[in-house]
Amino acid sequence: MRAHKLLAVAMSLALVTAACGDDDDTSTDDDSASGEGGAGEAVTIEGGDGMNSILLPKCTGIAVFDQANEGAQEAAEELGADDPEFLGPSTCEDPTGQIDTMTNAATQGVDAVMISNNAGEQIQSGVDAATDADVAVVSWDSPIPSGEGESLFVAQVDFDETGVVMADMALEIMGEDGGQFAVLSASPDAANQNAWIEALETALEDEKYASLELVDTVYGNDDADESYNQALALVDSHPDIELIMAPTTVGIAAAGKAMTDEGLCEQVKVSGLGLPDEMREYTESGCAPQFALWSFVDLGYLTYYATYGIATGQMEAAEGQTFTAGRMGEYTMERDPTRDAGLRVVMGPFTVYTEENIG
Ligand code: RAM
Repeated sequence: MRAHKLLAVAMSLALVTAACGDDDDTSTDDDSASGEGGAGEAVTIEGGDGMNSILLPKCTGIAVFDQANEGAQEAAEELGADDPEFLGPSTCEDPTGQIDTMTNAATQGVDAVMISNNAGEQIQSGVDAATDADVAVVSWDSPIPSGEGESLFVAQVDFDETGVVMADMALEIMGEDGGQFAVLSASPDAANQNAWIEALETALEDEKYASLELVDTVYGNDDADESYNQALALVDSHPDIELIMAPTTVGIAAAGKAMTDEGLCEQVKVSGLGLPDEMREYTESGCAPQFALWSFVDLGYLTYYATYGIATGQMEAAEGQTFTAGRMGEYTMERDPTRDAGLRVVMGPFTVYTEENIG
């Protein structure tokens, strides 16, 4: 519902802008970057400037990152700017590729790097090198844990809520009598998954979930084969688990396939964060009765708009800064309550998929 409202706002703003022509009252370079410590006035991000940027996914070959790239390209086109260079390591297993790309951006005339961080705190040296060279660093999907050097985190959803959403899905799938379940995650240095698992553990402390026992967390490195093997290994090492919770689109699809191939779906269900196209078969079969996600196309689109606004000096990265990002409407930067420091905008919403809406 919120998305619809935002869309309506975006459309009416677009009409107003079109009716007013160019000399409306939106901010320019001069009046938005007030430099007075607080946020500048509300800004409608507009095109006209160039931006040499890199969209840095955790690794290439993952459908949702391609979708984010599509969204970023859509935004670039609307703004008349260059497409971002989609540049990621070929595997999610090794964080050094991301660190190198970030570090090298400092010497390559790049204006902005948009990163989904797969290197945990190890990314910091690269971020520091980039920001020292005036490269704007904006994270999306997976933040810089310290918040240092990062202008803004474009959060897909609230990270604490992600823990509650997973706990609720586990309870609903396993039933009131609960039981054992395990987490199949992405890479051990993925800042987003690590935060979500922590949020899940915190959520589980609530009496409501007392019957749920999280027995293990394993890592499939966002690699389909490795995740498949890890899912099977979980069932071997914990014969009583009733659910594999995978907060990764790669992991959840691999777990669905592994349980299906081995005829285990009656004993072990699968849930987590998944891409509907990759999960349909397992949801329709009852193997993965429910899972959640958000739009990665929108996440890429919003990330590009926000980054463009910051890198071209149209707005500040400051608490309270409000901006309009094309078709997605208005957002306000706030302190990220799920980290010790850092700013975020929250996109949302979560969609929970079941057999009712998977079609
Ligand atoms: C995988 C990636 C990504 C995460 C999704 C849910 O595609 O790990 O970072 O947001 O899963």
